[in-house]
Amino acid sequence: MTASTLITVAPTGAEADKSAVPALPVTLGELVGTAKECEAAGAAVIHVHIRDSSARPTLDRGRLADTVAALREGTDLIVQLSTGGAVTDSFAGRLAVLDAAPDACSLTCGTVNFGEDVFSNPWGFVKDLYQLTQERQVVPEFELFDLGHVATLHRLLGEFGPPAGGHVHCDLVMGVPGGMPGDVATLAAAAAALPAGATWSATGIGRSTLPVLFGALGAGGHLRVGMEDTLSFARGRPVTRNAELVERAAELARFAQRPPMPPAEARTFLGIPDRPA
Ligand code: KMH
Ligand code: ZN
Repeated sequence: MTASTLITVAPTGAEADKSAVPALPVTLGELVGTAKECEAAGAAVIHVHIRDSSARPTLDRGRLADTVAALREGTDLIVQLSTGGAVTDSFAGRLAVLDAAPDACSLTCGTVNFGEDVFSNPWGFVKDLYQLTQERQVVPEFELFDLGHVATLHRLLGEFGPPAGGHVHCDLVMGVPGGMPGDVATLAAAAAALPAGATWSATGIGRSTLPVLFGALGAGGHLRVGMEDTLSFARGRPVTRNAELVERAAELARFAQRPPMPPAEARTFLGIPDRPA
């Protein structure tokens, strides 16, 4: 079991509406402010979705590049851009995310029902994105919403070899309506099915947040938290700041004798090269 806990914060996502969730960071200033607070609270990675001037999800290349630069300027966090985007984004737009040259990116290993929508990741797109990460040397995090996605991850590695950085790190995204449920039995089954040597984080959407967090800590996994996944801190009590989710995760990780992993250690752990000077 790793002696420390990698904490990723996913502060924004593509789904929540700023008008309904005023605490959601949507401007670059809000995002960088959130990132600094979350780093101080124990996060080492930030999973980034950006919004346009109307707070709607966007994959605008200039904004993505500015976001990467601002997060690097303001923090030591590993900058992981979402290639999942919103369910309405095109495959071409999602591939072009890598033009912003982040440290890392998400890479979802299959299609999944997503509430009333479909989050589309057919094999042709998954393998194109994977090969692009290898070409650009952007370290992928394999997002697994379902057990079938684990099978696709094995296929990807079997056909195209190891990822940039050489290490396989996955994120089990649990409790999405349409994906695998966020309970400890499913978490254990998914973790057991991963490729040998892979490490993993887990996040539970909505009500599955705490069961997944406690299960992951107990099973030697790492944690992703944030307002992309969780908008209620407790029953009837909305999240007011992303940092309070990171603070809670860090506190529980320390309690489990696996304290938060600093960003520099996380870079080595994930196989992410040092930033260009
Ligand atoms: N917004 C979801 C449709 C990712 O970031 O890679 C996809 C998602 C996964 O959030
Ligand atoms: Zn995301």
